[in-house]
Amino acid sequence: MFWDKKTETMKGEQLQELQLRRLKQTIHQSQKVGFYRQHLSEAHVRQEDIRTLSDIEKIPFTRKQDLMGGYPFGFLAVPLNNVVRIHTTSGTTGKPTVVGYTKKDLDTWSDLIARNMTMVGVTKDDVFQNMVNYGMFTGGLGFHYGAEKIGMTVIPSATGNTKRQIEMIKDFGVTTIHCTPGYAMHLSEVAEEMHASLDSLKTGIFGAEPWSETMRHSLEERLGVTAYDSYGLSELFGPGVAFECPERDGLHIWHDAYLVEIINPKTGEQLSDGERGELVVTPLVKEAMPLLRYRTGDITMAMEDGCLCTRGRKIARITGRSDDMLVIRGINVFPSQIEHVLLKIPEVGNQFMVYVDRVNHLDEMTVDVEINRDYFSGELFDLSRIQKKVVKELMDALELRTTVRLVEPGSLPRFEGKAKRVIDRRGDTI
Ligand code: DLL
Repeated sequence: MFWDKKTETMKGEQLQELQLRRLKQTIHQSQKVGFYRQHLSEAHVRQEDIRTLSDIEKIPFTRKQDLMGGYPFGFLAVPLNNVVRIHTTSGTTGKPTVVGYTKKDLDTWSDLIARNMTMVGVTKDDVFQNMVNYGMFTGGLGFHYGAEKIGMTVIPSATGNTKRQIEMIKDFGVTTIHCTPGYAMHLSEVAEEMHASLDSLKTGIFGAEPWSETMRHSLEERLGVTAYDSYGLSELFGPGVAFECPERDGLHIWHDAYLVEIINPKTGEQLSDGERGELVVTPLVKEAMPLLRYRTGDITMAMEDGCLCTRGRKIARITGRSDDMLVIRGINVFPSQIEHVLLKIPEVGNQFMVYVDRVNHLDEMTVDVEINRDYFSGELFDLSRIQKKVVKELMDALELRTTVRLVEPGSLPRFEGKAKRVIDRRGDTI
């Protein structure tokens, strides 16, 4: 069950040599980006200073804010006419982060997805229903082309219309599904309501948001699948960065393609195996948009070598984020975005509280907002107009439906130090 056995099981000196060669190429490629020329020169790092893999520590980190500063094409190392596709990430105030791909990048990316899917035992004989967004989100097209590369029969069903999704699974004899774990749970409930049996299903690939072991058991029982965790982020192509193997004890991250560090998010120091910290990745095979020491913001740890499947070292499931980004139904949301929206609406104040719950296994976000004193007449008609306006503005900015509760001026907590505006209660319910 290997797509590229030699590369997937490469270890020791041979792997390090490959990584070092690719790291040097990546640094060379990064010098075609104005940001990186300045970044390295300010840190007094020359290309020839990187002689070993551990020299990477000389290079300063790249943060999401840096990418946002380069909007839209500031991070491209190739001319735009060599870029054959663009994706963007959600979850930024104002402008999104743009990710560009050359033809070669798309080929590399689909190859990585093919590795992952082959690792969990799916083949060209499988029928694959891809139930994620096919737009700017990388999950749709990313998996689509990886699955086609394997030769699977691909159903690009995208999201929505759950009953129809269930009918397609039955009618087309779907064996493998991909969606967020939250949506998978919803799918299982609708299938139960419809008394639909989904006997053809074998494999469930779930990712793009954190999920627990409890959720895995529940999904496996309800859908009759073996469930695998899939991790990735747009800046590193998208999905396919790390994936569980049949052992389902940690995720294999592809070391020929991604140089991994785990750091203490506060001090930036590298941590040892088994110590939880922030995942920092230097992609080694990206052409259009090379990145150096990219801080993913995701919290995990490096696991010891020795997986029974003989592939390389794994990382643990992602347990959270070092910054305040929320992932709600696969969409990234920063509390600062909410603040940004509220500030533009004169009828409400800028105090707010966000509650995130898991209702019927789907993430639900509720935003409590104070009415501006000037508009606070207590009349219901007026309030409902304001409430609808806030819902719409949030929907436009976040691409997410939220519940908005208007509360009296002055009733929300004020903070003297760092504000805690988000109460994430999802952990309590799964
Ligand atoms: O979510 C790419 C993806 C698509 C991964 C489909 C898996 C499946 P972004 O929209 O850029 O990319 O969001 C990336 O989502 O930094 C994590 O915080 C979170 N995330 C992604 N996968 C997992 C996972 C895609 N398996 C951000 N477990 C990342 C926990 C995840 N969090």
